[in-house]
Amino acid sequence: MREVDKMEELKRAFLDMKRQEVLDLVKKEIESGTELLDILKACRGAMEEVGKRFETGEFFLSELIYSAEVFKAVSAILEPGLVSTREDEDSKGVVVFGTPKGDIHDLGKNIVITMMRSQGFTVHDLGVDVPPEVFIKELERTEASILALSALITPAFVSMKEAVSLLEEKGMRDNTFVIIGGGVTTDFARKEIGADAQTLDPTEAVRLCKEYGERRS
Ligand code: B12
Repeated sequence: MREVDKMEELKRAFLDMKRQEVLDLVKKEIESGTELLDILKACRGAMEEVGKRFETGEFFLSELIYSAEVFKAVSAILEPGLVSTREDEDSKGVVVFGTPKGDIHDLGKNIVITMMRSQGFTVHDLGVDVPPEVFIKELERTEASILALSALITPAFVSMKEAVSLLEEKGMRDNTFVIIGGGVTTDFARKEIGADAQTLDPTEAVRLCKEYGERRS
C-alpha cells in the first residue's frame, strides 16, 4: 500500500474511534520505518478533523474526549523514539512551558516538551490553565530565558497577551524569548500577543529556541 494511503487508513481509524486499530497501525508504521514525525502529523490531522466534526455537530464532547485518549496512547508509543534522537548532553537552555489560563488542552504541549527535552533543553512544565503571574514567577525562580505558551482555544490569547505585558512591566521582556504554538495560533496572533515566534511544527520550535540560544551566547 502507498504511504499516503496508509496515512489515510490511520486517519480513518482515528475518526472511526477505533483505538486498537489506530495503535496497531502506528506500530506497523514504526516497524516499516516511517518517520515518527510523519506519523505524528497524520494523527494531528485526524485530531483537526475531529475538531471540525465537533464544530459542525457531527461529533460530540464524548468523541473529543475519546480521541484525546487515543492520541495520548499514540504519544506514549511515539515518545521513546522522539527522545532517542538527542545529539549531545549540553544544556541548550531553560524553558518555562504551559497552557495559558482558560485553556486545558495539553496534548500538543506535551509532545513539544518531549522533543525539547530530547534536544537538551531543561523544561519546567507548569501544566494547563496557568495564570500569567505564575508564568512570570516561574521565569524568575528558574532564570529561564524562554517562555513557551501552547493555546488551542482563542480565549487563551487574552492571558498570553497579559503574560507578555507582565514581562514588560517587570523589565524582563528583552531577556525573554516568547514562543507560542498550538492549533489556533497564527503569525497574526503572534503579532497581536507580542510574542517573538510562532509555529505548529515541533521540530521548528526546537530550531527556533536553539537559534535564540546561539544569538544570546
Ligand atoms: C482533543 C481536544 C480536546 C480535549 C483535550 C484533551 C487534552 N488533554 O488536551 C478535550 C475534550 C478536553 C477538549 C475540550 C474542549 N475543547 Co477541544 N479540542 C480537541 C481537538 C479535537 C484536538 C486538539 C489536539 O490535541 N490536537 C493534537 C495536537 C498534537 O495538536 P496541537 O495541540 O495543535 O499541537 C501541535 C502544534 O500546534 C504544536 N504545538 C502545540 N503547542 C505548542 C506550543 C509551542 C510553544 C509551540 C512552538 C508549538 C506547539 O505542536 C504540536 C505537535 O504537532 C481540537 C481540534 C483542533 N483543531 O485542534 C479541539 C478544539 C481545540 N477544542 C475546542 C473546544 C471548543 C473545546 C471546548 C470548549 C469544548 C466544550 N464545549 O467544552 C473544551 C475547552 C475546555 C478549555 N477550557 O480548554 C475548539 C476550539 C475553538 C476555538 N477556536 O476556540 C477546537 C478547535 C474544536 C473545534 N473546531 O471546535 N478538547
